[in-house]
Amino acid sequence: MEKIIDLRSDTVTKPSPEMRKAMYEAEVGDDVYKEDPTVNELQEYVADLFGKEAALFVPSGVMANQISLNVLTSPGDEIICERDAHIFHYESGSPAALSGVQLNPVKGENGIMSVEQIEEAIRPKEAYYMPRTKVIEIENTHNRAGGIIQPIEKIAETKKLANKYKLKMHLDGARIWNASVATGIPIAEYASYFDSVSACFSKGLGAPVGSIIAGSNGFIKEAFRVRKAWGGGMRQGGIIAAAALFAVKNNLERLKEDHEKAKQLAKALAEMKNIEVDLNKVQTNIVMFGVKKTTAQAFSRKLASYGLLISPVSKQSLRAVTHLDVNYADIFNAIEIIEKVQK
Ligand code: TLP
Repeated sequence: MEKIIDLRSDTVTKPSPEMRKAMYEAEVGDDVYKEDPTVNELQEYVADLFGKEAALFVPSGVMANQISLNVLTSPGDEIICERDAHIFHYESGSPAALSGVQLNPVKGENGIMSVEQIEEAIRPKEAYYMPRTKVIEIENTHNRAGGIIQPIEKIAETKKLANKYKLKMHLDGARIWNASVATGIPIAEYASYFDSVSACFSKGLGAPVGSIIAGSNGFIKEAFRVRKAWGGGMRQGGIIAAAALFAVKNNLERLKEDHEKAKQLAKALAEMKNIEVDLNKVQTNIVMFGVKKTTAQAFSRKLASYGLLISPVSKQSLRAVTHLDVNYADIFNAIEIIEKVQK
């Protein structure tokens, strides 16, 4: 059978033989007793890389975000986020269900909120009948905006605003790796503006499972408690932490290649008559494109019949994500299939 080219997400990657070897050889212990040496090593490695005091290994990106928001808020509080944020669309209503907080989504431009917009969304302190604004959440790179990188100057200005109003800052950095590799700005510099940072090993870095939260010692101590309360305490987690450690040590720099593949795909799409793509928005490993003659659903189904998987994200648009399990030949084949289907 011909190879299926899967561009639905960078989450679909499978562990390489070298990664599996690292998992096989991992030293393990009971992490609920904090005795798993591989989990401990991963947490220390990432805390250092992110310039934070401590870090906590968790099963998923959703849990990383939700534990962070829980620790930073109290019931009745409000979190300002962008209208297309992952925490708003794709986390099953957890802020309300798990932490008793509500989101105040602000429609930014290409996923980027202006400081003026954020300031306008902050509730007046004296308004006891309103929710209390507690956190500003920023997603970098921004998934639904198409892998857009948040400009560091904007983040710095937002941090000043947060200080002025005594608000906390949370970074959904599921793909912060991509932002850092694309801009050359160290992850620690991005992280320095935030009280809590989440990041995923199971996306472009290619680990099978796992995410991380980084922050101060006090923050991580609380996060450890909430992780246990929510059933996320893992025992011999070293088996998967070994994959995460391998991923962050070996697969970070190569994300550049995924960005190049995304650009190559986007450039070819831009030449096609019935496809719309904005090349300025292709900054990392995600390509959002529109279809003119049909619906995204129908287009996606047709592509699948040729062995190319790309997910629809709205009525007229689709998202293609490059990753380490697709090579340049796959991208070339994907372009040929799209060319044929769009006619
Ligand atoms: N994103 C997934 C889907 O949920 C859309 C994907 O395929 O891109 N933050 C951001 C910015 C994300 O993109 C994701 C996953 C998460 C958090 C959640 O990570 P997981 O799926 O590990 O819980």
